[in-house]
Amino acid sequence: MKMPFCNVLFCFALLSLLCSACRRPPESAASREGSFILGFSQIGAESAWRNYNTRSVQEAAGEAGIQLLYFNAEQKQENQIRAIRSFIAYQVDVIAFVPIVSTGWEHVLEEARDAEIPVLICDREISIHDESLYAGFIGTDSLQEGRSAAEFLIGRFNAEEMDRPVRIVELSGTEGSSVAIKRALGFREIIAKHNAKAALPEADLARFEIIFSASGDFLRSKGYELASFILENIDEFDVLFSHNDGMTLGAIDAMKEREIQPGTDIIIVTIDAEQAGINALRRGEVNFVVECNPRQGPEIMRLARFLAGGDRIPRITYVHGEVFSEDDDLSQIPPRGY
Ligand code: GYE
Repeated sequence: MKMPFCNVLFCFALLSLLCSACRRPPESAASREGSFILGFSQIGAESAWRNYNTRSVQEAAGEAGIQLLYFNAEQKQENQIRAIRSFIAYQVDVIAFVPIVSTGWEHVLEEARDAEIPVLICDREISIHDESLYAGFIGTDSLQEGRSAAEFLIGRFNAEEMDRPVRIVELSGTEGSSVAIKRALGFREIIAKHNAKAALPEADLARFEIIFSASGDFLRSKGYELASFILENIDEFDVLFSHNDGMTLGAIDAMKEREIQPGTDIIIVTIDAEQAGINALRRGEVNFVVECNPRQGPEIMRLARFLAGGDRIPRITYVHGEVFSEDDDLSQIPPRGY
């Protein structure tokens, strides 16, 4: 349930008041073993993936004995920046945040550096000139997620079936987010390499063409709206490549309303591997699912503890995922938890 904006403002006012009124005594230095305070800014609750990611962080902090100052930014970068400033005012030991978009973080990260508070970037990456402004990144390899999606399609279609290029429609994630940018990039990289091979005279390979792409903001509702528009306005396409299961589920709803059989009439490739996505794969409504692992809490706490103790961390820590294909033994996939 969305918190009314006035309540969000009240939370900010309260948080700022608390931060200014009760600054942490500077002498309570963090220790490698003991407790410390981690300020964590989460982007919101836009998908089942995000909600599990939040639970993973909160549970891991509790299990690690780390005091978590958690703030939900309700999908607004300005709320994240305000939360980070509150963390600085409160003099937390470490700041971690999921940057909703990849740009616009320089100033607040300079303020964190001036306050000598290390910053850990989680789940989504940032694009910044001075990379020393943050200690490291932990998340999944979005570029590879896009590549895996394209590699499946290349194997799924062959020249015998197609007397024309395979026509692809893409539902992308939040505009300007590193995961949407990189998933699209990885997907296009593999498609382009394959098409170059398919263009050779002796080649007997299907070619691929992305005929439409738009952002559904990782939201099921927008996935439904976009798919409805596409199905009403684009005569014929063969593949839906969707950047997350939430948008995919919305698109499947739109297809079923028009008696279009997802997974058969339109091949569907999706990313996240939430339970509903795996269930759709088992029903044959989706053909390929790329896992994007939301269980990042324990790693975030491990890295934050190094930072709290004044230690360095790797610039990049990937949380690995796998892929699930229609041809796999789908009964072996354990419950997803999200
Ligand atoms: O794919 C989507 C969520 O940043 C990797 O954001 C995350 C993405 C994920 O809303 O479901």
